[in-house]
Amino acid sequence: MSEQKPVVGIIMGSNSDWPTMKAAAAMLDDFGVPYEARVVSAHRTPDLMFEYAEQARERGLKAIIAGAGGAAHLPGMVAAKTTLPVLGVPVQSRALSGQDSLLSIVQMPKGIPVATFAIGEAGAANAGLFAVALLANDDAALADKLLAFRARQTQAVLDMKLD
Ligand code: RP5
Repeated sequence: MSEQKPVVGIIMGSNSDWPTMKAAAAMLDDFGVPYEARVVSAHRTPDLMFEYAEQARERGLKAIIAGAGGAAHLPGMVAAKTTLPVLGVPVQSRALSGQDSLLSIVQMPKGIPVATFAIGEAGAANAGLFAVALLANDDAALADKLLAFRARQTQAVLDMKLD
C-alpha cells in the first residue's frame, strides 16, 4: 500500500476474502494507484459499513471495490450509501463455489447499480483494472499506462508457443 492518499477503497467481508481481493490490490500497485484495503462486514459490522460508505467521497475515494462471499450484501449496501462507483467482486464461497456471491451481487434492483465482476481472482483483478480505467478518464499518464499494459498483454499472446 502506498503512502499517498488513497483514491480507491478495497473492502471485503472477511480476512478470508483477502487471498482473492489481493488480485485487485496487486493491479492497483502495478499502475501506481494509491488505495486502502480493509475488512468491513455487512453482517458483522453494519455500522462500520455505513460509516465507511458515507465518508468515502469526502475522504477522497473515487471508487470502491467491494468483495464478499455467500449472501454477499456488502457491495449493494455500500452502493446504497454512496454515489461513488461500487465495483463488486463475488468471492468463491465454500458451499456454492461463488454462484451465491455472484447472484447476490449482480441482481441489484433498478436504481442502485453495482458493477459486478467474475467470481474469484479474475474478477478481483478486473475490478482493479476497471478502477484504473475510471481514473484514467482524468489522468493522461494513467491512460498511457493502461495502453502499455494492453500492448504487453497482446504481445505476450502473440509470443505464445505450443509444444
Ligand atoms: C462473508 O462470509 C465474507 O465475505 C466471506 O466471503 C464469507 C466467509 O467469512 P468467514 O467465515 O471466512 O469470516 O461475509
